[in-house]
Amino acid sequence: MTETYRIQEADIATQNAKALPALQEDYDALRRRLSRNGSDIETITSAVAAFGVALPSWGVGTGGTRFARYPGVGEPRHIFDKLEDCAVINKLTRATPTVSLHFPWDKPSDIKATRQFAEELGLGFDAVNSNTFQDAAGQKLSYKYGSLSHTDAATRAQAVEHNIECIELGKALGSKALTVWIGDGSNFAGQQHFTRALERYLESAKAIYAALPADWHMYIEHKLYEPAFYSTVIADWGTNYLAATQLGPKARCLVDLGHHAPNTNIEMIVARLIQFGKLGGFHFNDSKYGDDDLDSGSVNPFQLFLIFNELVDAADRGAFDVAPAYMLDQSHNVTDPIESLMSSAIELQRRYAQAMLIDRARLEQAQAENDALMALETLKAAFNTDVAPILAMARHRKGGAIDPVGLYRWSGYRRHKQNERPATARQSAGIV
Ligand SMILES: [Mn+2]
Repeated sequence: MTETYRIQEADIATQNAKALPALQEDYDALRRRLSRNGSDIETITSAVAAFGVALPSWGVGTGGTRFARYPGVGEPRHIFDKLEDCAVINKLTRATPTVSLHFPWDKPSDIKATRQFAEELGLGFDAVNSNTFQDAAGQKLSYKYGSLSHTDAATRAQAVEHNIECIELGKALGSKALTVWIGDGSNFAGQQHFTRALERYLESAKAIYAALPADWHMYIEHKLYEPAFYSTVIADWGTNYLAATQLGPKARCLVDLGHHAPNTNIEMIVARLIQFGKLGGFHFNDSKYGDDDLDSGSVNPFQLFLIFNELVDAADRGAFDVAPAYMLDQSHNVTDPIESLMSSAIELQRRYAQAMLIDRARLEQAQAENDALMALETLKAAFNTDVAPILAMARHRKGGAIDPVGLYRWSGYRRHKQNERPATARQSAGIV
């Protein structure tokens, strides 16, 4: 492989040295402030440092819409470039130690070399994603009218086979989960028999489930609409829960924040899935209107905080038999994807840290006394606390950058990649 530009540890150390005195001052001030309320800053900093969210391989290329895609410069051309970009995000934030791959988009020609390259970069692999919402090159049967729930048995079998192949690829990479999202549904009333379509889905999903290794999970991802615009087979968390329950304990529900109707109370869905042991994990993003795949916390940071409130509360109660998987699923159309993914990972840490600051005894008392105003005040007190020094200190202590976006821009990484990665006609950056 030819020489490629890398941000060096020494670069991080040099830049951090300049920023550390001010950070230390802010951190000490926050320590004193939190201790007055009985919170130990070190406990929170350690928990933030241990937090990790998986990067979507399809998120490091510039995204787009069904109208157009405006490519950025120095975009990743293949799996190795994608991993190289993911490694930068993790090197600077120390918050993204794993990558979630999407097949066949990321299907490596040499799987051993891919795993080895990731290990050299300090990256592991989270859930692998199957793709039966579009036709792959050379595919025999089309998914135009569905995949796992298709009326034709041979098409269903082909979709099952692809998912099993994804499990095999995931095993070779050291992954422990398969995420299944299908685009199956209908565009016209009467087009699809609701019950039969779900029966066919369940039959196919059972065949995939049977191929899961003992220590694997299958995450089922629901979505309200799109690409199907009248009905979707796995449209909501209720259908998802029913399917996961039918399949067995290894099947869990995956909550993609953008896959709900506007104004849906997602934090309550999270609570319900936790209560019944079926929360598999998250695809974090934000949305204004639909499945916008905007940067996490960029539209509704309070919602993200409320979700982390449920997660921290459940962890405190020992409600998880398996920790939920945290993954980002975003499309970056007008920003440098590396910058968006870094700031999104940090945004998750921010809401996580704030959720740990909630005075739970006071909240419970307010709930018991039906003191609605004080209950909200208790949440807001945590939400309004600026925890930026905690996040920066956690990064610094792990060898990451105090100011990741600042350091990234200073490094000129993208300009280097512009030279190293000549533009190709069509890149596999995801529009999903
Ligand atoms: Mn998703």
